[in-house]
Amino acid sequence: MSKNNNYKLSADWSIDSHISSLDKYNELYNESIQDPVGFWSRIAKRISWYKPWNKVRDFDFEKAKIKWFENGKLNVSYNCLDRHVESGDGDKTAIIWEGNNPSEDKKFTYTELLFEVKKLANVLKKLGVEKGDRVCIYMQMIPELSIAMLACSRIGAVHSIVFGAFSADSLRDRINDSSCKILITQDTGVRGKKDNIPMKENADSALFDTPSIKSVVVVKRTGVDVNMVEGRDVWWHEEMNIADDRCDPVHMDAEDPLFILYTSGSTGKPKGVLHTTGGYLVYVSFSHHIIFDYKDGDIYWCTADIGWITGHSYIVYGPLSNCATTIMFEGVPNYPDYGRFWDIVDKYEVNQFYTAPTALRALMKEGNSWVKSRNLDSLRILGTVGEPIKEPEWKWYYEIVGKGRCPIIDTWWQTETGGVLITPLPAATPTKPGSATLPFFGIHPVLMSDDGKEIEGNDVQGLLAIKTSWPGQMRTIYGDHQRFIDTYFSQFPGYYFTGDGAKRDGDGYYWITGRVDDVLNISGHRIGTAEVEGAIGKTNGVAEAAVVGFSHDIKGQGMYAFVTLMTGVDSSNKIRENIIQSVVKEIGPHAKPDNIQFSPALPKTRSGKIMRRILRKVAEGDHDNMGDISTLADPLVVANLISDSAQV
Ligand code: 7RM
Repeated sequence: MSKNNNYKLSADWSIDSHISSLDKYNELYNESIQDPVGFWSRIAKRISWYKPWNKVRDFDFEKAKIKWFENGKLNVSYNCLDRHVESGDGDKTAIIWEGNNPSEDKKFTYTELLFEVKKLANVLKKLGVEKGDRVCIYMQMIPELSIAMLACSRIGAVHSIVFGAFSADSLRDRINDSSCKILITQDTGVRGKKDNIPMKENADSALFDTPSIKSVVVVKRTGVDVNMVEGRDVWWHEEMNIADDRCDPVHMDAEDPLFILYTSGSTGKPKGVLHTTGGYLVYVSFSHHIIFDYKDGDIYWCTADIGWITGHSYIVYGPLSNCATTIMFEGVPNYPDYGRFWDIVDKYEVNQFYTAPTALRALMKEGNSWVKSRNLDSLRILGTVGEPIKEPEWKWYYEIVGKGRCPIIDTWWQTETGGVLITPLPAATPTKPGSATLPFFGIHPVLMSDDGKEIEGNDVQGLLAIKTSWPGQMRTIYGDHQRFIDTYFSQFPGYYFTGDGAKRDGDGYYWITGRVDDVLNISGHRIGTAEVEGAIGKTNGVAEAAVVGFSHDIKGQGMYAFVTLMTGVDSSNKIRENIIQSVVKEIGPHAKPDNIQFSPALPKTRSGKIMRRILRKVAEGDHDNMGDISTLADPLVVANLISDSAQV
């Protein structure tokens, strides 16, 4: 990368930033790597503990054993609420909720939020929820979702949030995998032009086959008539009306589970990523404070959905543990029009804005007038997450949205990592469009070669792994520790393997190149190809399917499905429609393929393995250099794939 691609900040930036220069970053980074125990024991004191830990860190990646702050006792909801009220910040706004409809909004002070959380905690207790029980939450972006998370953490229940676009089948599988006792949902949802998302109805279909669920708590969001099952379903507002507002937080062990969040991998069913209490809270609190340079009074907005890890860590737990004002937005960037994000920024005078490259690309395409007609002077920091950001949208974000005044903070991390691992710091790190730059404190990234050796030096490329543990790291896959070991610690024994490839440039900056496994990143949504193939395979008449990604202007990656039909079954629009319906039913509308190509055969090796490399080339329309196809059982398949692709 050429040096003149560097974006340096003007000097006034460093005046009162938490990390004010690259030298300060280097100093603290070196300390965090050389003395992790000293470093993290100091940082951990930023949150409140009932009882201190007796061991800061204990990990063994070979056995996938990870523990932080052992025997320390704390409570997450206490740290996110009571603590601030007790220190006189009760009247400060905790959550600003902006509805899908611009005329609908709501604010909760810390005192008000605590009041709601205590009452809901009592509702859950009354329904039989005890410490360690799993509670499934299936909701849209409404304040009750955050209240539900905090209420669970108050009584030591483990929440498992299922993103509101997932289908009934997905919801059912997730509930069963962690045998949740309670489901919290809402009548129907509104999002963009969709004003009747059937949340309760989906929940009801899922609940036909979820023996562990004892009760369902239903929030009245829209007032649409929904079916309530006698003896099982209760209304949120009715229970809250009669609930006691006193509820002491349970003293949790640092390593007690806080939540499960399902994420897709390259094989098999989604994995229940388990995060625990102490290390996670320390990590998200500290990283939110430093990376967004959060200061008292700032208005912070992360546009993610709480159904994904970004929302867990950087809408709810990070900001609230820092006594921040965090915005929760129910809607979408293009409703009522393409200026919605910028209207919200001006309405609340947002200081830190955190979004995904896919949203930037979609907005950029609509032209600059939507942005230029707004003020946006309150913005100080612009973050991105979820997928590689390319130079055009980086520059648009920097120049048009930020008017050249705001650093672009490209944060690389994963559901598994709990918080951000590689990122610029606003006043310290000169940025380069497309690079996530340097590791956060305590993070030791390495690039590995295929044969498992660390690649030293700069100007190199390899597989991204992390050498030592950090407090926010996931602890296990719920119910399947062996799968945790196999997925993350077996590729390179002694390292956490991320599944991403990366380059390290001449300045030691990291450039994430994307997944090296069969996981797609579609509009920032992580989707396993194996799951989609399974769903397509359930369609009548389908013999086999293979799904790959291709570059897509807006979504980052698009999804291309190659489908072989059973002998005697002809391709038709009907079967195409059935395939899409099957994916929507099994997973959800966000996992629909963009292209479906019917092909009489898939390219396979003599041992029967599908050569995805070839399918990726066909999907990209890159037909000239198919590489070595000599190991294919039938090399003629390739020519057919190419000629059939013309019809897609
Ligand atoms: C936070 C989140 C994780 C995967 C990860 C990467 C990709 C995320 C960036 C990125 C390039 C980034 N969790 N990814 N952030 N790639 N630059 N700044 O997205 O579990 O849903 O996805 O997303 O491939 O492995 S996630």
